[in-house]
Amino acid sequence: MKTFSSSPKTRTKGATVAVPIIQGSIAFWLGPEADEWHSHRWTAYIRGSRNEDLSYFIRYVEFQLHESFHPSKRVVTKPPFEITETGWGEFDLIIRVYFVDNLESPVELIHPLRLFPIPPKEPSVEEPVVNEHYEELVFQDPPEELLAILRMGPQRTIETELQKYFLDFTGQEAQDLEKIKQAKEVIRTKMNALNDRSKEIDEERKQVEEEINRLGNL
Ligand code: SLL
Repeated sequence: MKTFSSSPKTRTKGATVAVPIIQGSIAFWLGPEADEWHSHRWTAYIRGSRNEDLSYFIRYVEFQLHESFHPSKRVVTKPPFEITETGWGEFDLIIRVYFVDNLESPVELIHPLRLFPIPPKEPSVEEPVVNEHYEELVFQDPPEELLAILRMGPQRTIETELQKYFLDFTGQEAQDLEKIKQAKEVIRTKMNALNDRSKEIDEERKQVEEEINRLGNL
C-alpha cells in the first residue's frame, strides 16, 4: 500500500481515498527463430482493476527500464499507460506515477518484469507470461479539487489488445476485507490468551505475597 499526502497548502481534512491499480507485464516468447537478444516481446503497464481509464487522476507515467535499453526512461502521457519492448532478460522496472494535481507527489512502484514462467516449463509462443500485482494508491487529505476528481471516479473504461490476458482482481477488495476479518480474529484470540496468562500471573503473585507474609510472620 502506498500512502502519501499533499503539501499543506490546500489540503482537505480527514479525507482518505484509496484507488486500486494493477501493475503488470505480459511477455511473449518470439519462438526458436528469434534473434537471441530479442527473444521476447513484452508490455509493462499500469491499469485500473476493472480496466478503467486512469487518466482522470494520472497525468503521466514514467517507466524506468534497465540501462541496456535506449533511451532507458520512457514517458507515457496518454492511456493506456503501457510500453512495449523486445529483449532477452528480466529486470525490475521502476514505474513513477504522476498525478493531475502537481501538489501530489509522484508514487514509485517497482515491477519485476517476468519473461520466463514460474515454475519453468516448455516455452510456448501461444501462452504469454503474465505478471500482475494489485496495489492501492491511498490519498490522504488530498487537495479539494483532486478529492472531487477522485470521488467522481473514472469516466470510461479502455480496451487494449492484451486485456484478454489480464488477471481478475475484482474479488481482491472482498479478499482484503476477509483478510482483515481473519487478522482481527487472530488478534482477539491472542488477546484472550494474554488475558488468561495475566490472570494466572496475578494469581501467582498473590500466592508469592502470601508466602512472603507467612515467612515474615515466622
Ligand atoms: C539479467 N539483470 O542479466 C538482468 C538484465 C537486461 C535485459 C536484463 C535489452 C534488450 C536490448 C534487454 O533485454 N535487457 O538491448 O534491446 O538478466
